[in-house]
Amino acid sequence: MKPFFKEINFEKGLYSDYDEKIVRRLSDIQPYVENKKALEERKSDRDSVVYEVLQIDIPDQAGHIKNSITIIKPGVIGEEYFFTKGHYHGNQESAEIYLGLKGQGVLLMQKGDREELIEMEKGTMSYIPPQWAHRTINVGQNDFVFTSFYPGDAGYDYQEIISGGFKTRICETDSENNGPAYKKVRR
Ligand code: PAN
Ligand code: ZN
Repeated sequence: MKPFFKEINFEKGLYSDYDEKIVRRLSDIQPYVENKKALEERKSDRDSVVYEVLQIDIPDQAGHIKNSITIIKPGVIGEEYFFTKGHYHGNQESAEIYLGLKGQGVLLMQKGDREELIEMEKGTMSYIPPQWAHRTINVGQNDFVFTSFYPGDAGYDYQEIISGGFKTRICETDSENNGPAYKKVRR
């Protein structure tokens, strides 16, 4: 393949152009939501967009490095902030780098009994080592946008997340509270 470039507009947090957009709606993240009652209450919103992933055609092969942009909308299901499905890499030995572009988010990672939470915003680089499950959450009032760099053959394992899940959920706090915009709720 030929070398190429894309422009990332840091104001908009978007590529100049991309090849594919994946749209994840409330109906798509249903298996990942713990509070089924809250989801039921939003039944009429099934088509509401939770997040989008802008993708560029780079081969899913070892040796290549893939790049994408994720845009998580602001919102909650019950008290849980909008989140990505989250995954382990199918090829467990694949690491990943996230670079914050816009808005306020957190990166939740889990490996066995260990857990890490890293705050993300414009200009923060976060490293996801091999074997750590990862999910991002929008804890702000506007879109939360970041770009990912990962091995072409990393792949995705979502099933482990559906069956085992993340032990922590990131939820909103009282508006009275002047502290952090989120709290951790353990299962
Ligand atoms: C990211 C994610 C993206 C969407 O590019 O794929 O943020 O999250 P889910 O894949 O969990 O729906 C990444 O981690 N790639 O490996
Ligand atoms: Zn990943």
